[in-house]
Amino acid sequence: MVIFSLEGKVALVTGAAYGIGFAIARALAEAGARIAFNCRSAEHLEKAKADYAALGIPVRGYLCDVTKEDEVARMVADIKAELGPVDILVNNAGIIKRIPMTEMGVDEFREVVDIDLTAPFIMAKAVIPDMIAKGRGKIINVCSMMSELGRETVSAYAAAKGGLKMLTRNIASEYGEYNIQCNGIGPGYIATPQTAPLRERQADGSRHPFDAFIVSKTPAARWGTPEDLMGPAVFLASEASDFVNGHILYVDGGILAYIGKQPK
Ligand code: NAP
Ligand code: GCO
Repeated sequence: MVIFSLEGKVALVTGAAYGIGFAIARALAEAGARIAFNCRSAEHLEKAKADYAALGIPVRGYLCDVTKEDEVARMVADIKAELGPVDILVNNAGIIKRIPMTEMGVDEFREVVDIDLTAPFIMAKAVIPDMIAKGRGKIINVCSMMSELGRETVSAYAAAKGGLKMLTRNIASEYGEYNIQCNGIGPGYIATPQTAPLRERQADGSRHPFDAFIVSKTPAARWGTPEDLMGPAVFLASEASDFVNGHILYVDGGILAYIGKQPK
């Protein structure tokens, strides 16, 4: 359907060397968008370029730390020169540190907030002027179950992702009149390198306790895959969502709807 087409659009997906960002970039490309992506590691960048090429997806890859305003400004200017102004921004780059709060250093807390919350602010500031000039734009912030829920050891991440939910709503409020839609995608527990420590087999070959816990908390009774996010991303990047603004679209297999398996 044409309303889901991204033909003629330029999409920038941050942190899309692998994982969720790679799947979202692939989805936007398959819907017709021209893709730019970034990461910090030259090794990740080169491998990602090969991985995109293997799928027949032309991409422009940039080394850029999204927490550095000068690097972001240079990347956005280079994309504008090479592909055109960014029509679709996906703030995907993110990290997590799993440390009990009282044992977490302030620098560690600040690093997580810097990447997961301040960087989406920096990125949005960099692309909104051209979106206003064009009279349209899409910003998609990758939120989390931790935008809604807490759990032990992820205080910085939950604070950042909760803030990202409200930054999403505020961008929607402040720039909606310019036909810019800012929404969030809230993935559930997705099998990527970021969650690999929560799924690794135990020494005795048994499943990680957290693995079994998440499957029990998910009505779909499985971990999500990056591919589960492809359709929702195309929807929020396309004209199909032009009257959706400030919404967090949870793609979680039902976790947020579920109190948990009741005693038999
Ligand atoms: P991942 O596998 O750890 O990938 C993270 C990506 O971000 C990598 O490409 C990494 O590349 C890049 N990155 C990290 N810091 C960066 C920075 N400062 N500047 C530029 N790039 C940076 O993570 P993921 O599981 O795909 O998660 C992607 C996003 O989804 C994150 O925002 C995460 O919080 C969120 N999320 C994940 C899950 C899940 O269950 N996996 C669920 C909900 C939300 P370099 O290291 O080379 O920079
Ligand atoms: C964790 C996980 C989660 C997921 C995701 C859930 O340690 O709890 O890493 O935070 O990454 O954010 O939506």
